[in-house]
Amino acid sequence: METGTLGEVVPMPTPSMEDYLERIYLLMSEKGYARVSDIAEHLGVHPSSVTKMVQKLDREEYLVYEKYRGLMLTKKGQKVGKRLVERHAMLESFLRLIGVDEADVYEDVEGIEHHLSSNTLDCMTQFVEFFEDKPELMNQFREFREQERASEE
Ligand SMILES: [Mn+2]
Repeated sequence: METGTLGEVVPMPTPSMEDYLERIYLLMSEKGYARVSDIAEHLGVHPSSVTKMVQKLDREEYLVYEKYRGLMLTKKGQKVGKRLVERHAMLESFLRLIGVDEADVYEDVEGIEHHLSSNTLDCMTQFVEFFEDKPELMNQFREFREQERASEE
């Protein structure tokens, strides 16, 4: 991942549209297709909500949806979907680096990912890149954290 690519300013869809696009992009890359029922199951929503959102994403040219043929991401949809998935992955790396419990990582990313400015995303990306490149510094931070936790007990 190149520094700065996540914070690049391009018009982004609304938070819930982002969740759908992110999930559709993942399903397409894992299985080659994304069915309304699969999307509904993964997002924990009713299939009729998926159909509504998919129609909206179609109107905004993120994908092409035909009722009996399924959906295909457009170039724009693929580009945005990829960035959403990369942003999610970077945020997971960030939370792991600062020591967040594994059990909280996924839900916390889902909670914050739509609400960070592009500058903040760039800063976090740089932070992750810096520390992933310097494991000895990371270990110093881990030791510091463990001491802090031990002294709290
Ligand atoms: Mn996500």
